[in-house]
Amino acid sequence: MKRISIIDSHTGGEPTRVVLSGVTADELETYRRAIICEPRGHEVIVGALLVEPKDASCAAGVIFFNNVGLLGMCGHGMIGLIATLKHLGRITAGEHRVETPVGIVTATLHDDDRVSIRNVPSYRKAKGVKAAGVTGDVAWGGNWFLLVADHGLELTLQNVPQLTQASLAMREAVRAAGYSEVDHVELFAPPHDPANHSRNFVLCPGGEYDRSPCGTGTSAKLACLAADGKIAPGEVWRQESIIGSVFEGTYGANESGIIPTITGQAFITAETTLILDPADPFQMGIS
Ligand code: PYC
Repeated sequence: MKRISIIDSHTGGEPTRVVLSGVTADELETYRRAIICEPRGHEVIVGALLVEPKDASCAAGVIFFNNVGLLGMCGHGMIGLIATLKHLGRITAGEHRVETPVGIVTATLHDDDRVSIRNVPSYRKAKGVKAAGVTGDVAWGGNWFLLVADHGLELTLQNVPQLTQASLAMREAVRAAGYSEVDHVELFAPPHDPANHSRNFVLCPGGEYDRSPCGTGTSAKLACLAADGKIAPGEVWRQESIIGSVFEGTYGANESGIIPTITGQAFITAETTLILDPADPFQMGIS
């Protein structure tokens, strides 16, 4: 039997599964679907494999992954990881540097358990790209996004199948238009709660939608707002998700782009051991 020790959390409704032991970075591709997918999990989960950081100034290294592959960064997942390290008694309130495949992220665990992550530099690559009848921006926020406001769709949970189909078509079109790096699509509409600035729907690489406002997506949004002169450094942007959860975003700037800071909170939902039984025909996940 193979045993994999995990802690589950959710950040604004979006689940994170931190892998503490039982799988190395070299083994991740072999066990990725066994950890994320049915029958032990479900396609929405983002995994976070804890690894030794190469940079000694970092408290931890992490590789994020999902049902279809690896993620450069993951904002909700980083907030979940910090909540998990606090739950384990490995960190206390304060600043913690975490190494990701796309750069070092500085996470601040606040006394009230909220977490602020200073993300990797983010920027808009292209403005006004035409894709499947809409016009959007292509931007980097730790992952690649097509950001679209003129979609004409209502951002409600009842509309998720339609939003998913439309976003998949936009993703195919923007890739065909030369932006093959885009794997997330983010649709915007006015917020339902007037305390917020915007509501979003985010299509993730494996075809699932993000229950949270998406940390890397909110970073990409801030990069576009900043490029258009619509938000000043330090000004707060409250991004509401399709389920009504909220991240707060602000930014500072350096020569590589804007440096977004995203704040949210995660809650621990389970700590357990996954068991892979060689006799189980679905031990590696249902595909
Ligand atoms: O919060 O950055 C994020 C994220 C990416 C994919 C799912 N959540």
